[in-house]
Amino acid sequence: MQNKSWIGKTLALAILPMALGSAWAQTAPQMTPEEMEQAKQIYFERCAGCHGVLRKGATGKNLEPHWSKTLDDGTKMEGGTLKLGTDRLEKIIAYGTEGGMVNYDDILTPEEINLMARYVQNEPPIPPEFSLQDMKDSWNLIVPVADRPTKQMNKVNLSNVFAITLRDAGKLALVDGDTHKIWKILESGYAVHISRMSASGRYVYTTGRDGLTTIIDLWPEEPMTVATVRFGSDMRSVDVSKFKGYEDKYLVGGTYWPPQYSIVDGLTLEPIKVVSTRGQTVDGVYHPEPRVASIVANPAKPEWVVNVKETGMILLVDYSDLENLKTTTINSAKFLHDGGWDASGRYFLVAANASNKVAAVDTKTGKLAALVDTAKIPHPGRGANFVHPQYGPVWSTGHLGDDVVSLISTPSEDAKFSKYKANNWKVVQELKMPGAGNLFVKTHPKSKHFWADAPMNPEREIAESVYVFDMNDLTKDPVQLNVAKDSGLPESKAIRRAVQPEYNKAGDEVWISLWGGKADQSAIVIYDDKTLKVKQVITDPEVITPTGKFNVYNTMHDVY
Ligand code: DHE
Repeated sequence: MQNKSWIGKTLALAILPMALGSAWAQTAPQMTPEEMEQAKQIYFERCAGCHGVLRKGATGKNLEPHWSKTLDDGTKMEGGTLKLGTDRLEKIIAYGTEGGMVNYDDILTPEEINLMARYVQNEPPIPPEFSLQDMKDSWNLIVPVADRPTKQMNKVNLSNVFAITLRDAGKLALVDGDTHKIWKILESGYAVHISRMSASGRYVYTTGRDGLTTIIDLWPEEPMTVATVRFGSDMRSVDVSKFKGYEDKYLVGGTYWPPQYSIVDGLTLEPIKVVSTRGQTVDGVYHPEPRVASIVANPAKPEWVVNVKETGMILLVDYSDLENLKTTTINSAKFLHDGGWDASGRYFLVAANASNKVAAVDTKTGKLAALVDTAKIPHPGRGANFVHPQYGPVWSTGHLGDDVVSLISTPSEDAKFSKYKANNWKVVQELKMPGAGNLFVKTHPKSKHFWADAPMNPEREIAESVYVFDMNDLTKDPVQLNVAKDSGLPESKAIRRAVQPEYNKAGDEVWISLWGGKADQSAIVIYDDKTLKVKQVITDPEVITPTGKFNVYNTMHDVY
């Protein structure tokens, strides 16, 4: 069980409103302290990411017992989980919604579903804050820099290593991309969300959704964790300093709870600074939980792009003087989530998913370049860049809420692309997918293929497949690859979602995670990018719930 500490402490807060007998709390279903504990844990693991710790909603709907709001035209609206009631909430949790919520009837038991339906009708407990001192208390320097090797002590081709999240095992697998052999499996935080590489490619940083961040040194004979630190109690993103002269000097991590970003030493993870992101949204409303979503390092400036979900603000954080921190705050749209660089490396594009927009920030001028209207709920991962045969350079995003991939024309200083200028910041084409539920797209400069998954689609056939477009002829339907069937594993009861295509360094293989339940046999299926035939299936019993895969070279150099 994770995060016991805050869960235990907040129990009293959770039942207090019931004891005080507020109008709404009176009608909330009663729960025993043990049920409250269990529900809080499930909420943290399964629900908080989309609905927020305070349940004010973001990617998911508002789940407060009672809410009211005034629309732009003055109309007053009220709602809440109390109004929905236990039966309706149970159905929503079990079967999902057309709005994009997935079904939980194959993840939670009927008893757990009933528990959660009752829990969300009670007031949300407020977890404790996490200060710089708390970070310092959590810091564990396992191997000081002076005791680390001075040269690479193994013969592995480090630039082609893959860091693979073993989500529910709370581990990270390092797989040799040349031999396809698992090199080492290391303990990590709960459900590592992303891994990012040091500017040198020597270190891997991983961040668990429980806030535990580790730095892994790839130079010893076997990779080892050399330091850990906790950034908060709920976290998704991390990146290193990449500007010349600052390589690996600092690491920044953004938390969902508490809503803040924190800067630590890049080699030891010693905590240095914490900055809160609480404040006004782009609509001028105070928000107590503006969570930090994607973060990216700008290699051209001593700067991180920090995207604050609920406020819709993009922060350009200048790390050249941490004592006198300078930040540029750019208004965009809600709710900022994931994103990546365009091909020129000048613009960062981030999904404002609830607004059905992509915000593009010009990191050269420090201004918003465009807000591009897209189909429903864009979800790019880091997106994918290529030169479209008719429209020139494009950056692309899939959609959770629509059956298309959007191709957005991006500017280029290369004279040969000047004829496409009029298209810039427009969706120039939508590639048709077999359904909604896409999470990640990927291509590679050496490939003619464009890969898209659809793991959140409710249909097994679609969720277990990936779709490959021919970038030379985008009028053709994509080729469907049924990853579950191609894995050769026996059929399982739960859907095994095919998720996140990732290229190897050479750009001639694509690795897909086949993400089954915790008790299922999962796999990594490796395809030949040219022939689309399976090259290898990695099915070790330790490969439990694999999700994100991060090739060292491609992650270091933002190849996508
Ligand atoms: Fe992610 C990226 C948040 C659910 C796998 N995910 C991100 C980023 C954010 C985010 C903010 C961008 C990080 C960056 O680039 O700095 N993800 C969230 C959520 O809030 C959400 C919706 C719910 C939650 O509770 O976490 C969520 N994500 C998922 C999943 O269910 C996935 C598929 C499996 C998992 O491990 O939980 C998942 N997210 C990923 C992956 C990336 C990611 C693999 C990195 C993609 C990349 O190519 O960089």
